[in-house]
Amino acid sequence: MVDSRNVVLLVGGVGGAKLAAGLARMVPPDQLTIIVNTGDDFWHYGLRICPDLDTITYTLSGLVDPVNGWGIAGDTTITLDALGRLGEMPWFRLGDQDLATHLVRTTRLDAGESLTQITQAITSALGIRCRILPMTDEPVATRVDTVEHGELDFQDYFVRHRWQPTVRNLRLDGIQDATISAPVRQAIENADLIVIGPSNPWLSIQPILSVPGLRELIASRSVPRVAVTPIIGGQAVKGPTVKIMQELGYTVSLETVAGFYQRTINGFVVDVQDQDVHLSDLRLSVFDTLMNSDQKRVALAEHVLSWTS
Ligand code: FO1
Repeated sequence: MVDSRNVVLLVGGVGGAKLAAGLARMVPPDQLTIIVNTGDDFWHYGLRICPDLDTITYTLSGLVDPVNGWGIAGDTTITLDALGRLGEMPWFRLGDQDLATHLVRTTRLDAGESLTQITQAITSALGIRCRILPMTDEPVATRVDTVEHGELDFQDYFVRHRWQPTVRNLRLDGIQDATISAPVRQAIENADLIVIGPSNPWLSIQPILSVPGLRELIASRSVPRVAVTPIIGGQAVKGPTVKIMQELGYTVSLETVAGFYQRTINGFVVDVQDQDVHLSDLRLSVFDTLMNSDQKRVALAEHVLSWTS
């Protein structure tokens, strides 16, 4: 542990989880808050599934499947197989152990607890000591308008159609009624450093920043507010970031990403492969941002912390 500032990290799923894991090794747990996208959340067989919250939770508790980056390592799919026997065609792979998380979450939601309270209960039961917060307690659903199929629910687009349809537009259902929870507000107001993880800006970070008042709250803080690049040498490490940028009519460049985060951030960590980029109005730092090992997650976290101190 080297840092004693209050650090807030904004993330989606797999890519953000790696930086979260690095930061969790460097920042004392009571000073680290991770605010997570919930636009991917959905109902499936009557259960509330929160993929990004679970990906962060499983990663920080050491349970995560290291190959997929989501779900639980070594999980079985007996329930899924039984669904198949009943004539269902389960397209979303929910492991048997993972199902326990969704059962607990759904039961507690039904009993009137907030997603923030439930996430706190699940994460502390799994031994996580830093704070993992949903971006809001109100349900928000990312809808993807596609050329081929019209508007799709997010997981329908992402998993069932393997993010192949052409994206025309993105919409956040319910966002106008979303509110900033007290713990999210408090974390941002008390932050000494705000980091936007290397998650998909359009699919993962946009929902967080679209919670009414949240972007303004972040921008109002006169502390380092830095994004870690989601693009390395013109490519996304994983997932559809570049494809979506093209489909939405953007030039694939760090300038586009920086423009997207305009006024929200004042610093940007770019990869060594992109060291020649020049972005006006932003402090730039160049580092190896490809987190393909535990050491590199910690090294990137350490770099973000030391560069901004
Ligand atoms: N992603 C897939 O590509 N296929 C799946 O079947 C799948 C199941 C799944 C189950 C639980 C969970 O927490 C995540 C899961 N994911 C799956 C990942 C998830 O759909 C995406 O990574 C995120 O929503 C995008 O951040």
